[in-house]
Amino acid sequence: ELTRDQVRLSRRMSLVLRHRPEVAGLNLDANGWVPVADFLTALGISRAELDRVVAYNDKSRFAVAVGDDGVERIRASQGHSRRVAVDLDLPPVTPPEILYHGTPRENAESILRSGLRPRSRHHVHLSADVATALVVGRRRSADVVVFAVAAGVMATEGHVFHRSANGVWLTSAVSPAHLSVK
Ligand code: HQG
Repeated sequence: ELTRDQVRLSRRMSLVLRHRPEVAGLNLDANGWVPVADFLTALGISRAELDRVVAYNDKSRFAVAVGDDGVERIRASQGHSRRVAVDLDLPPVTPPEILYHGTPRENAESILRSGLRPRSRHHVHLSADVATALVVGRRRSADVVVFAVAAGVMATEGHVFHRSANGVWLTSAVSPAHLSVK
């Protein structure tokens, strides 16, 4: 488990790698990657501190990989802001028949009217199971509604789904016709 300081570092890493790389003076490449060496310098942290957060992050939010050029890079596996032009370049994946989305109850009426929208992010985020959807919704409210998303039907109608490296399902939008309250 991460200490409080490590959780704080994890949040700062999310901010820089998903939303505001410029606050650390960094640029993400087209696929969201930053050289690990540059990242350590920009955040003023050690390699050991980085490794600890990457390894023990509760949701595996960060991925480290060595490129064809031998340079080691880090990126956030999902959740980028639309204002950051990142293409995760994930392959399309056939989703399970049903996926789930947890949200504060106060959003339910609007969602049933206009569907799920990505809002400030690149994608709508969906969960593979109800328990995970509840956790996502509870970030914002104790009173959570879980929607079942007819992902299998959507896929047959041509909607594209991706799965992030840490298991979050991503799609562009979900219309009301494909939503039901769980
Ligand atoms: C809601 C976390 C009204 C939507 C999680 C959500 C996830 C609408 C909020 C990831 C709406 C957007 C993303 C509509 C969507 N009317 N409300 N038409 N359409 N909404 O944070 O899915 O911890 O962008 O229900 O685990 O909550 O950051 O999306 O409540 O994977 O790694 O608008 O963030 O991951 O909020 O969470 P978000 P989300 P991390």
